[in-house]
Amino acid sequence: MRDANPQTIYLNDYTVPDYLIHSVDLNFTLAEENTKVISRLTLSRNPASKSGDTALVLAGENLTLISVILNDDNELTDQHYLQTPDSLIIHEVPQHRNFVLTIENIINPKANTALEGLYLSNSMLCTQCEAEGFRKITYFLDRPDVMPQFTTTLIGDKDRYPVLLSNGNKIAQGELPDNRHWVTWEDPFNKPCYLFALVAGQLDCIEDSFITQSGRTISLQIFVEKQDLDKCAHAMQSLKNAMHWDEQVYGREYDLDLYMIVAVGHFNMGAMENKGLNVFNTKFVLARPDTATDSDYEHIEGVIGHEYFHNWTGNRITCRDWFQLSLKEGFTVFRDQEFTGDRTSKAVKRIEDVNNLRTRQFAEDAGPLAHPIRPHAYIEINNFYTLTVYEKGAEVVRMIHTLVGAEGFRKGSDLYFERHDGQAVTCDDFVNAMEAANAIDLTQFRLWYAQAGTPVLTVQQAYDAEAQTLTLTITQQCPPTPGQAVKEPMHMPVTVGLINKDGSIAPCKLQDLERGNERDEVILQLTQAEQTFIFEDLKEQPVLSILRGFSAPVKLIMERRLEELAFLLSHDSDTFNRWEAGQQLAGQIIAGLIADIQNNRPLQVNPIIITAFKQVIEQSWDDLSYFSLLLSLPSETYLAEQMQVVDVEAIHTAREFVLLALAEQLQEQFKTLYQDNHREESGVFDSGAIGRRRIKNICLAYLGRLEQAQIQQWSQQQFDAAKNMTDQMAALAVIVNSSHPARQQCLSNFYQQWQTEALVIDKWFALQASSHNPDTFTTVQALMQHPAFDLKNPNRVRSLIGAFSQANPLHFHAANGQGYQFLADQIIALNTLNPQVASRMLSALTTWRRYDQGRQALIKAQLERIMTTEDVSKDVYEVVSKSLA
Ligand code: 7MF
Ligand code: ZN
Repeated sequence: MRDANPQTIYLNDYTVPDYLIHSVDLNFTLAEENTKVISRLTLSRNPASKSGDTALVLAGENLTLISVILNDDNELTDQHYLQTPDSLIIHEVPQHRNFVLTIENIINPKANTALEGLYLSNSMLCTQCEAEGFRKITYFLDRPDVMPQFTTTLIGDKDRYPVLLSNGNKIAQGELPDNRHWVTWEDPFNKPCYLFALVAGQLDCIEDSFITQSGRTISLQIFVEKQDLDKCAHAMQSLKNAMHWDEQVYGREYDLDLYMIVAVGHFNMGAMENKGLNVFNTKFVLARPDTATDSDYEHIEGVIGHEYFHNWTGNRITCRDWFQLSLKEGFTVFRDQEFTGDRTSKAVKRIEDVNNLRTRQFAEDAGPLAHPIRPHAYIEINNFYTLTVYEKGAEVVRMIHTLVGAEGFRKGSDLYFERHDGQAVTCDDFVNAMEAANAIDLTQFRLWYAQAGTPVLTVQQAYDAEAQTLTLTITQQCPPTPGQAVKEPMHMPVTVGLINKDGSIAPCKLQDLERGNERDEVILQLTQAEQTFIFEDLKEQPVLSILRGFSAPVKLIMERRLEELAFLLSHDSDTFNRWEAGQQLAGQIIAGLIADIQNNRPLQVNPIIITAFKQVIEQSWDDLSYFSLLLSLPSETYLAEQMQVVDVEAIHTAREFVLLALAEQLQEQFKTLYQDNHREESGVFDSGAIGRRRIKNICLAYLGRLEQAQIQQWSQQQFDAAKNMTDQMAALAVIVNSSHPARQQCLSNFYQQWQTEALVIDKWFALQASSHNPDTFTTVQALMQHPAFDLKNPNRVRSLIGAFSQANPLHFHAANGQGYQFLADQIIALNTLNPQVASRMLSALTTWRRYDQGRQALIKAQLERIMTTEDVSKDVYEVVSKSLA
């Protein structure tokens, strides 16, 4: 272990910094294995510090220190300071005036496989500093509430590093002897060091511009490797769309004259919002219709939006400390979700986000690593960039939006920007602004920031024919999570609508509300452990549509007959609940089949689902993407999430049984739909074409299960003729997941066709790793030896090891434990190469208590083996130890 007893950091221990840094002048002499960093800091004692200790403690890791000079003339010696593995402690510095500290050190970007700090990607040098990567560049007060002004000079070889970028505006450049040149960048905005970035390399760029609402012209640049120049247009358009949207919806304008995006092939996550110089994983920039799917196009626009929106929610207003991460991430995810919803389809986007939340965040919230969106303790902050902080954090912001309404929310965000521009603040500051701008008391609501776990709502309804009332009794209860045995009830909006038997809307007239106050839907304010709501003037018993739009991130328990769900699937006017009814209908039927499998009973699919799907197909649909979601069954992962003891095999068999029954009994409909919507068109990214591809490809996936020669031919045809990646990939998936005679041939043709496109090869790995074919594990092992596989590239790791362990429950959870052993081997190898990626790969093992005794023992044994690895990183240590606790 790096540190025999890794230290836990607590929110309650927060104190203001003892010193402030006013400005920093950085000077880099770039070289792959030997970059020289000179940092000139202007500091002073923080008058607000209450500490009695006057030493200056700077954070620093993996640095070779050359010299420390105080006030330009006083070179310090090791008498004056102490170097530890993660800090530089200077015993005495001036207390009552500003002082200057000039530190020189050496770093080795080439040896940096953790991809944190300054590192090499292909031949490009780039940085990733969030959360605590800056300390791997130079000694610093590496915390987000220290916000100096940055000036950065980069010096490098003209051929190796023709492009030299950093934050802000380029203010000077020049030539040097030995074929070298230099550039100086100045960022006029104060910022924490986690927003610092530099990029150097042989990059090409596309340029465009955007005129802001106040008439300023912003120049926009996207830098990529030369061969990728033809894949930047969509990212550029997305950036302009995001800039426009933030002006329209939030009144927020961009603040520098230049906005740069760089795409790099080695990146631990999606992207990074460094001021004026975003660094992106190539996956979220590069797209051409023949190389990227419709879903890639959508994600690119979403991530470009996310990073752009951070300029206000993250950069202009940042976090006081890392416990407040959800302040910027929850809010920014909410903003990017709304942006994508406005750009594509609100209904589809909401369903996709809820699917993600319920399959992945709910699992996190129910497991050993459950934490509130504002955690109170951590060992390694990188482990807290979680689905909870991001996705549940966005749901909490969304609930505020629902509670105060769109206008009230805008008033609140305006006040938040007005109060806190230029500051490092807390989640409470955000809620305070929302509260102050609206006549609402959010005291109880704040519990969402402090309590972990997914609340469970139980709904009971009673119709009184004589009184013509419907009484709803809702209870809420939140299960215990590590360190939180008992929870208080929380404040949440529950949106409700009522539907008459003929499908018409029954107006909601809540008792206690003023007379005449009837609406198509109402937002119930849930605040107590048990609450009753009475709806009046109902001549017949209505069908209840509850938690519309998924108005709160909860689990809902309510007895429903299949007929009622089928009714809602045809009649609910709320697009989310309509889809949800279909999911529940399918879910109940699959759950019944799982029980039949476990009890060796014969299997039969309840025809109600066939009829219901048939009715969906017979309606006419404008939004074909939404239509295809109505025809999708809940995923194996979602079904697993709902079982006490997960039975991966039964889930797979039962779900496939329903898919096959639908394919058999609706094959004429699916074939017609396929043929009506199939065009051999290039992948234009317009909603009509996207919808056609989506519905057609879902039909093909159903039909593929029939193993008919005709369908094999259709898939082959589509694969061979495809002019866009959506169609090519969808056809290949059908071929690979069946006994198609040309399976191997198609896979190898695909590889041949795309071997120079890294992002397409990632898809090729992921498709094979997530296949349900019996030979998948052998294939995965063979692919690990493939020349294109590279454990040092996170995208490759995610596409092979990640896809196998997180998107292939059937094979990963093989009863003999081979999947577990395989994953543990890879995690142990990754632990030393890239702790962040190693830690993320652990997620497939942390839910071990959800499986049967045999699998539990096998997974636990692997976790224990990982724990005894020599030099286990803080990242891996924290996740494994909490999982075993
Ligand atoms: C959209 O949040 C949603 C989430 C941190 C890195 C990007 O901007 C970010 C960075 C992680 C996990 C998810 C996302 C990001 C990070 C992300 C990206 C796009 N500040 Br870790
Ligand atoms: Zn973010």
